[in-house]
Amino acid sequence: MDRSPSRWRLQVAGALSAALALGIAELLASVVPRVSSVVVAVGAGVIDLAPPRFKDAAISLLGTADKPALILGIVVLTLVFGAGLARLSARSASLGTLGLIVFGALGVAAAARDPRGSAIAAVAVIAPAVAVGAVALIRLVRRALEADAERASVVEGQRASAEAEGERASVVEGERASAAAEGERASAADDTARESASRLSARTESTDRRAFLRLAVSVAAVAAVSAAGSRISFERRTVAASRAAVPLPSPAQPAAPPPEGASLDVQGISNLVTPNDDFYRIDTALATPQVDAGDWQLRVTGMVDNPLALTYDELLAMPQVERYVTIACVSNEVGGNLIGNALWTGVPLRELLERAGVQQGATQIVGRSTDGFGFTAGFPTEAAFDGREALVAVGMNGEPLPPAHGYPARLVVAGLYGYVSATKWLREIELTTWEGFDGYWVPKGWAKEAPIKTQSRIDVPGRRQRSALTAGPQAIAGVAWAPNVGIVKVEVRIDRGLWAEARLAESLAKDTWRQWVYEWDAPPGEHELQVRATDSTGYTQTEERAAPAPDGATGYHTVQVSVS
Ligand SMILES: Nc1nc2c(c(=O)[nH]1)N[C@H]1C(S)=C(S)[C@@H](COP(=O)(O)O)O[C@H]1N2
Ligand SMILES: [Mo]
Repeated sequence: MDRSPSRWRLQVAGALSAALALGIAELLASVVPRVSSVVVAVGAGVIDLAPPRFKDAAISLLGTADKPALILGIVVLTLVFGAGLARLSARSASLGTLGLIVFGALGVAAAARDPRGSAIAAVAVIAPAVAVGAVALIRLVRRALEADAERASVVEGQRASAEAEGERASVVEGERASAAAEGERASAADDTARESASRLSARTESTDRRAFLRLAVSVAAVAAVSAAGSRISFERRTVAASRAAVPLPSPAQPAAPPPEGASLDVQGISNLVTPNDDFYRIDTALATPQVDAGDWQLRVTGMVDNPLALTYDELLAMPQVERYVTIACVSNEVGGNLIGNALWTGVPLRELLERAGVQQGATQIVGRSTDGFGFTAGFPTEAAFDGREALVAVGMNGEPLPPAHGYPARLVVAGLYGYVSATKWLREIELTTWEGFDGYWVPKGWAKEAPIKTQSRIDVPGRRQRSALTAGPQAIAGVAWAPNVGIVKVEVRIDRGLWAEARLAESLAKDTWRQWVYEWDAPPGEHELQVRATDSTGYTQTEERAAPAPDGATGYHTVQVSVS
């Protein structure tokens, strides 16, 4: 017998019910305070609970591009789960409902892990969604079965149904015939009944199918409208308004504009100062945390004499400085682009800590984030006092911090990889001991102490040009960085020949990257270009290749070019 229609309808019924529940949950989550997107919460839970051996996969989830994939994966899994539930539900409606409740409970558990969230709010959002989903599931499954039963009877045995219909027809018509008469009329009735029954079947079948279809389409429509509505409603909950309303941080010591010679006139080289929109973004937050500066506070806690709690206005009232600092991600591969240079406006960390009075033995500064799921980063207390740039930043390139980069405030510490220092959506700075706490990525296998390694990168010729260079003069150019120390030399070698010094652009600051260029007279053929940098301590970057884990990639950036 042809069972595929049954599976097909049941699965659609289940997937649509799950979609409806999800859509309603998202819509409610977008209006109920203290819950954010359930899908995002589940995704965050998945990342957090990923076993250590999947840590590389989890790390790669930090890449911005993987997040939509994770979200999509969760939605698809939900639909698949729903499809499975429908088959359960076909056997027993209460089993199907139970499955939905279990699924809802998972959602509540995930949402309740958000430290800004509330479990009660999560239940208030998910319980009605589960209830609506259950009603849809039961109805859709019933319709699917009805549509299917009729179809099966038509396909399978017209004769059997004809007899059944024949009897039913006679009852319906109220005929009271004797057993003998029935016997005589049997064969004649057989023909007429078969005909009328198949007509009846055909009509019922198409009616039931249409009923299923109608219900399915309405459920799909409500699910889609809820999902779309939730997007719009989440958008309106963004901090765009809050951010637009805050004053531009006005520095007491405005930075001088970069000196003329700090930017080389080479097509395709990295901008000396990275525009905010092009600045790399790395964090565990699946959706950009929306933190309203109006009800935000920065607390300084732990081993301090005077714990502080500053509002945004109080923080802005402190003397602001402007500093160019290049920040980098430990996950940046040799030649990679998880690095950027910005003009940061903020309060020196030192000023805040002096107000709070750091106690003896407080050897670690821990930044805690307001974003859900508890990102933390810890670095040696020394870094706030040893003269490097270390800021609680509120501005980036002359604007309030963009939400993706930590609005309303974040830490920026020159010379340390972001995962141990650059806490975005900062809410607390805790002084503790070095042994007393490990930041978010440390137990996941990343180094506890993580200074940025001296590195250099070839930007020109760019990826697209490399396979088709023309012989003759050709600029090889890029950036080199050794934040907190400064670059003093960059060298280039072609085809593993002798190292030749590149021309350095003027230094912007010791905490920023530095542009360089090497004029090459390119001969035809295949060639290999390499670069290495030396910092002001006299250290030249190592040729030895190391992967980003556990404390940053090493090796020379090497590119192959084809010249004709
Ligand atoms: N709250 C929070 N802050 C965070 C992170 C995070 O996941 N959550 N990631 C850190 C990492 S790994 C890096 S490299 C920098 C990146 O800063 P950016 O996104 O502004 O470039 O932010 C750091 N601050
Ligand atoms: Mo990072």
